[in-house]
Amino acid sequence: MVISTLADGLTRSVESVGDTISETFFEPVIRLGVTGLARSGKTVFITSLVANLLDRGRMPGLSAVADARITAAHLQPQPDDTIPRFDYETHLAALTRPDPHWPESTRAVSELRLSLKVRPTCLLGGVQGPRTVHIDIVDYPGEWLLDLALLDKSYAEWSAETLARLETREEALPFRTALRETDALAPLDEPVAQRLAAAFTTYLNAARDAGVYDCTPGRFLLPGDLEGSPVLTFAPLPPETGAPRRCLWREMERRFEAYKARVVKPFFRDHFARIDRQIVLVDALGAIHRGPRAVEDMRGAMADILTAFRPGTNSFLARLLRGRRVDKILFAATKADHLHHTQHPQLTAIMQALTRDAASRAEFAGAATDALALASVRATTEDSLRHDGRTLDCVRGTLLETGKQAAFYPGRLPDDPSQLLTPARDGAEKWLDGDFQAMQFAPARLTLKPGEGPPHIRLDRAAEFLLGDRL
Ligand SMILES: Nc1nc2c(ncn2[C@@H]2O[C@H](COP(=O)(O)OP(=O)(O)O)[C@@H](O)[C@H]2O)c(=O)[nH]1
Ligand SMILES: [Mg+2]
Repeated sequence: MVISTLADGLTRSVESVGDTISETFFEPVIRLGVTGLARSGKTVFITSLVANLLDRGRMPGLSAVADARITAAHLQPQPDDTIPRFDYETHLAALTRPDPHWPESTRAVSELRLSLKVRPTCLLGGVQGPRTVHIDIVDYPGEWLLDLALLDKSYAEWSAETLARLETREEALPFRTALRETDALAPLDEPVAQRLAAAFTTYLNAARDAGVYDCTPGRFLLPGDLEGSPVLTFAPLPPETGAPRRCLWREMERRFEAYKARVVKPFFRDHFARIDRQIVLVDALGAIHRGPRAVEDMRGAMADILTAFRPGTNSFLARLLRGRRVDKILFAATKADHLHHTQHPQLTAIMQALTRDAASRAEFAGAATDALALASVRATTEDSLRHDGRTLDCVRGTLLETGKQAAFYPGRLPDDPSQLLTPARDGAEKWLDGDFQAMQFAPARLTLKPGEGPPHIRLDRAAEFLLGDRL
């Protein structure tokens, strides 16, 4: 399906002119994309990043802060009138209340513009005065990137693949039953289509909750304002040749094509294609806790997400971007405050191994990539406990469920990441050396000194990689 690409290309080129004008004649804009699968920590990351760029006392790792070159920072109206604003104030208020809690999770794209006044480096200091750099932060679900693969598939191909996958999945039982009771060649009956789509959506949600990532179409999981519309009311059906017009199969096919044209392509055109720098957040500890299958799924999801950053592999995207590309991509394992710092190198090594693996397949055409472990908001303090004659380096915090204080030791991450990644790839059921525990902590009560943002781990390092060279 390449019918709409010409129109897409035109829209993009008109936009490019606008972008170039504002960048060269007025003030530089960095569009920073923040993505990751659901619950990977996007909302908390953006909230803390913005708070820590407004009050920079905890950001020594950002060179422009270390050199005292950022003279002012403030939030500004964003340039895009049709994208919801990232609700920074509400999210920060949730974290900084006397009884702090994690912000509500968001379900769609949102955007925020932060503007910095930056003095140039000493070399240029005599010539140039301070300049304004706008950072447009765009929050979007990683699930939507996975939809890119749909563009190259026909309805019959997508159905065949999806049905093959859900054959062996327990979560799909009700959908498979509904499918058996459906006559795909009968004339379209809307309630039948709706029931089937609902059963399919239920399956996708259950699979996602079980740690499965390949849950396309991504918008079924996060429908936003499209909930209940025909573009989200379809489901895979076994291949049919010669399906008559107006039968269920043909209508499902039509809706699948509409999903691609009206949902997937506009997302890539309006949001993805304009990003300069990207951070991909990964709840690696959560996956390790769920076991080898979840780790292997996470690896697959990262590789798939990365194909979106390799425009050569997709003709639609290649035409849309026309040489423009994301030039820096950071992969970050979030929630590192669940581990004592002595184990952070191991978590970073796991992230680096995952990235290397995905990156070597993805040939980024010159984009710089890096991987690190961070905590956007530190919810724990460190402690050492004696246990069975050993000293355990652990963390201490308030448990989310009970509100009680507890010390927590998740288990030991291996020094060599392949000790986790190899069994995961080989389809192991369980980890050999015991389990990794996961714990949900409530955010700690914050007493922020003037000039300081929320406490974090390596948020400044992440900001330096993503923005440092442009400040
Ligand atoms: N301890 C800790 N938990 C975090 C951190 N960031 C996120 N979380 C947890 O992960 C959950 C999901 O984060 P959120 O930012 O809403 O994820 P999103 O769905 O990607 O936007 C939060 O409700 C917290 O429980 C962090 O830096 N430290
Ligand atoms: Mg969110």
